[in-house]
Amino acid sequence: MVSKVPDKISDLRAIQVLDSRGNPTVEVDLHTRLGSVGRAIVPSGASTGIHEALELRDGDKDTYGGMGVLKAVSNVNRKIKPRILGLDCTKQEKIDRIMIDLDGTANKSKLGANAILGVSMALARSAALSQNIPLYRYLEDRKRYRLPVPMMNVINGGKHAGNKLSVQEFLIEPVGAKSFSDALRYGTEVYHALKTVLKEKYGPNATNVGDEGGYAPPIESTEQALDAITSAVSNAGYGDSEIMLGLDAASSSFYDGKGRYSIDGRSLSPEELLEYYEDIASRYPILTLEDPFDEDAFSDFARITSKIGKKVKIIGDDLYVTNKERIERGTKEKATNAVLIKLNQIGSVSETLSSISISKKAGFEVIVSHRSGETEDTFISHLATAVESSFIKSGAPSRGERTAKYNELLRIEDELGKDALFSNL
Ligand code: 2PG
Ligand code: MG
Repeated sequence: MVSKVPDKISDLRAIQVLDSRGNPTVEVDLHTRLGSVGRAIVPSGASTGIHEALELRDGDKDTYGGMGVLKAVSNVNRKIKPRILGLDCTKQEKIDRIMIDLDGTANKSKLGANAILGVSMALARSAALSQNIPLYRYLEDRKRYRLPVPMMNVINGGKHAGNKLSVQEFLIEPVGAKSFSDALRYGTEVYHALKTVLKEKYGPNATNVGDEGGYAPPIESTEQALDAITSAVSNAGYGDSEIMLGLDAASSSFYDGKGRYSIDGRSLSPEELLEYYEDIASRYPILTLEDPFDEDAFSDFARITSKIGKKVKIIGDDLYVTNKERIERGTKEKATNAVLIKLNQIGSVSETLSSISISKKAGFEVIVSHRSGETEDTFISHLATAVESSFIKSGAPSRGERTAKYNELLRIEDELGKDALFSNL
């Protein structure tokens, strides 16, 4: 991170706004003496890991069904503000540490991870503005930047849709593109081709979209979804060398807690589930597989990584929750070879950067990700650029909160010109 001319925090204001599911969330504006105003809005998950930092909700059933965040907002305005007013906004780590200590709990449950993260992100933004440089450059100063491959979630299932698909996300990954903008175009063309495939096969209702902008067709099996996507890839004129596929099983959502996984109407043991994944990966061009097992099943993750990890990137999301200690355990036990990074799972910018750095040192592929409940905030586009993450996961090329991230990356690519490289996966 570059830190240049000091600039003091002169005001901090949080309000309650809405996310893409119509749930309240925290927005923070951080003002500096030199006149910068950094704004951040906090996202929110649906398939949240049990080890995530706590998102503080009001719980008062009379307003927003208990989903209000006025307590978190008030924690910013009354508790955090007096502690950080007058401090230099370029001191990200120091200010994050002040908030973490003020909270004093292991999962940020006192102030709320949504309160702390809102301030932390707004701080980085205002510091970048104050230094008059883009946020990605403020986070990491490089001569050239390698932009991420968009992982586009084109069929939504699990907790993100009202259909019967157990697997939460079916992703297309345009690894054969030469630039970010080409990758986005490839993926978007496939997204449109998929609409036609689904409509012809399952009727017009099949093209309604889920939380992340992917279609939510009334189909019931992983294979049916993968077949529709592979048809769409070829109808759009692409092949396996250009577009590979990914799954986010989010399998904690279909695990019974007693050793059985209910997937697509079948009940499988971890061994049977592993065989099932192996079979799928041998029949379809699968490049990534996220959360294949329950969020505490480190040894099952290690088993699948040792079996198919050379060919498939096994991603830990709910397994790691962007938490340094859990990632360290994963690197020791060789549980995965890739990690999903979400700012609000851990709750501050500096902790997120440190989790990314230990993951990279261990040779893990890094994937910066949105949440299923998103906002117009584009922080993750800058984060993915700054840390040169291999992929960015921001849903389908549909719904404003998803395209906001991809469009910001198009702007970054344009601004960088010849200094914009593209992932060489
Ligand atoms: C995931 C995410 C984002 P959620 O599981 O990877 O796609 O979903 O935000 O609901 O946890
Ligand atoms: Mg996930």
